[in-house]
Amino acid sequence: MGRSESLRLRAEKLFPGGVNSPVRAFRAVGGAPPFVERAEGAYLWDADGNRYIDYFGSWGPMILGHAFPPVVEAIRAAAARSASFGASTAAEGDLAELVVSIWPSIEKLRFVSSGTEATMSAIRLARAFTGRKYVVKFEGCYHGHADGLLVKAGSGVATFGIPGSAGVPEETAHFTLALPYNDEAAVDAAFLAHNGEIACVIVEPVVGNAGCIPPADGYLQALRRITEREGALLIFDEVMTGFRVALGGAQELYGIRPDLTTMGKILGGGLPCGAFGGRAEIMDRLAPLGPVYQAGTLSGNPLAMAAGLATLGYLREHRAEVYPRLERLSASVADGVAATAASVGVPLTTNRVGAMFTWFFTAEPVRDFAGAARCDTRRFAAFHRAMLEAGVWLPPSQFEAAFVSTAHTDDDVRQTIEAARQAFSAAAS
Ligand code: HOZ
Repeated sequence: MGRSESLRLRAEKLFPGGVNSPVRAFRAVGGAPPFVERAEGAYLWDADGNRYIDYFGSWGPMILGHAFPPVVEAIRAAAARSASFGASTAAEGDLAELVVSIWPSIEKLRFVSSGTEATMSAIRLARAFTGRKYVVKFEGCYHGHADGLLVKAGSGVATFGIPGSAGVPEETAHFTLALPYNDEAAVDAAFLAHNGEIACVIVEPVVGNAGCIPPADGYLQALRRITEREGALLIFDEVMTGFRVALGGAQELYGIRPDLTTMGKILGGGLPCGAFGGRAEIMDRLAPLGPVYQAGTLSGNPLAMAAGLATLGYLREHRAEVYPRLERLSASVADGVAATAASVGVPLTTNRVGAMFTWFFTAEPVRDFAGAARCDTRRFAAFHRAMLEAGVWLPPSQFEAAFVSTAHTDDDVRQTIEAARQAFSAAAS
């Protein structure tokens, strides 16, 4: 028995499904998830010494590759001064100033420990600010696992075909309206049906949690126009897209100014960290200034602040090289595998925005969750297993985006395309 297997057997006794987050169990793709021992740059090594080219990057944070030396050093130095104080530090202000300088829509923010906390708190704030109860979200978008947001959610919820979640009272879900993404008319209709009752529209501006689905031309602009007209807040969930599709996230790329933004992943350089922010008049409704309560023992944790500062500082200083490099490498791998599929007659639709992309196993364009759900997930699963066997670790679900880091090389791309060619040929024979 290999070490990964014995670790897995132990984990199955200790954790539900053997994991601490459902998609990691590989249930949607089959096969056994390797246990990771260490990672460096674009590579992961499992407990049996096998090396993999990593295309999930800890689900997004590792944009500079694993164990990036300036980030490691910053964490080491911060840890030597203590891992947590539960009190204010200069580093919180330093990271906040960096964020505010990058995101013009954010005047004030608050740090939390995860994307889930960020979105849950932003929704509470939007409800308090507007005095309204309903929340509009979109099918296949995932905004963490807070009760009211698990309605027709993406990520693991879509992966396991769970329509909502047991344990969420109907009364809670009642105030969440889940609409098809990329459908402006559906948003207009919801505001008509719930006139004066919708507090906010929350959206992944580029969907990542149903696989990668870009906004149609003018769609995000329409969300901005409709929410402004109706007095509702527009929340961009940039947990995945922030600092990835552009330094200033999807709002920079598409030129939109949301009222509130949630972020996480890259923000904390791989450490548990999230934030929500926006206009001061909204943010100042939070306690202790206002009546909206939100708190956290580890919020603004010094190790997370240090890793975030090192990561964002590097991205800002080197943005002129980083983002073109990510674009070039991501295009080569996404298009290279797509061309290989086309050459052997495998129906594949490739969606990509910068360094996030998905190979959907369908010949049809994927514009919304219904389109993603029509994919051949069995074919995706077989492809995933073959790629893993060849040393390429893709996100283990058709409904998750893949990520490229600055540590990936042209040679990694070549190896990935060759692995895909072999996987497609094996599936055809
Ligand atoms: N929901 C996360 C990706 N969209 C998965 C996180 C994990 O399993 O670590």
